[in-house]
Amino acid sequence: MQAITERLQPIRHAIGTRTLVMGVLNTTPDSFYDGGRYAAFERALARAEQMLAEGADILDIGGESTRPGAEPVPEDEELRRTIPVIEAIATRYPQATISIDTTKSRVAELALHAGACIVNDISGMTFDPRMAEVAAQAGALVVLMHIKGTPRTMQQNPHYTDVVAEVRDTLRAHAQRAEQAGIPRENIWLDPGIGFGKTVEHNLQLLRHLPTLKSLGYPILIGTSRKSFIGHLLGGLPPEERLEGTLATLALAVAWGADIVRVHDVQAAVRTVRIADALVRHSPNSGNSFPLNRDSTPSDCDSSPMNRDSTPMDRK
Ligand code: HH2
Repeated sequence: MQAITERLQPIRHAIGTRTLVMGVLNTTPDSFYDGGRYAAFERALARAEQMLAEGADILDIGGESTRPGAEPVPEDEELRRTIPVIEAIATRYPQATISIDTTKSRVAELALHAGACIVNDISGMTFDPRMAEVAAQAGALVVLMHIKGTPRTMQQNPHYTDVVAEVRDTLRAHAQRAEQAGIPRENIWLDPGIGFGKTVEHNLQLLRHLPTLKSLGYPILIGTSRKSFIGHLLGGLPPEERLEGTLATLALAVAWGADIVRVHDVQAAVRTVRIADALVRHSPNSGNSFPLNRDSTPSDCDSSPMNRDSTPMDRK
């Protein structure tokens, strides 16, 4: 197996040139959308193969649900759910970029050994004090997410004075701690944690103000896929009926600066972000980085290509 640094090269080079798609693969019995579907080893592998064929850049393997109210899973059980699947995917698909979705340093350590090269930690490496050291020593890339509280308690009346400023400051602090622990800047991605200790309005504010988070200078990952705020905005639709709402958030997240999207529906997401990329990254009038490097609110977007009238040709 190649060293982690070499395996990360294609992913790191792609950042900024197009939106990367991270496919979710939960080997749990109880995840809010795919729980129980891929808990069996062969089904997990088949799903991995399908997501790769559909164009996933990264596979994010998780063995612990972090849905609101979820109880922690014992380490042994999380290892049992994730490590054999990661080993098998890494062996069968050596080009696949594998991420481990965990807050436990031991799970991350064994996953990195088994073939993962990204640690996706919803706690921003705050739940387990050894996590930063493990990631730094392995040369892993880390996704540092914002959460208020823990999955068990986070949706009990979350409150912020200024949600965007608070999330930005916390993410900045997470990144600084990671760098102090020896994780190089280019191996750090940040994530506002949609749905993690946030009301519907908090989630909308964070998405609208992605340019403010982007101004921290790190790639931004967004995870809106089939989450409850989408169901809420559509009159109470269940997770199975939240695909179109998810795709709407992806297109706008790309326009507002997202670099990576974490999704359950890889094919639909790839098609959506390709079009969004064509519009916002390659427009002859916007340059490659127009919407990507700004620290502005959507109301500043009046002159952006998104808000201009289309020409008759465009209306075909
Ligand atoms: N969301 C979930 C899990 N991990 N990681 C990041 N970085 N960002 C996210 O938004 C995010 C995440 C929740 O989704 P899912 O894995 O489908 O559900 P569950 O936690 O129930 O397994």
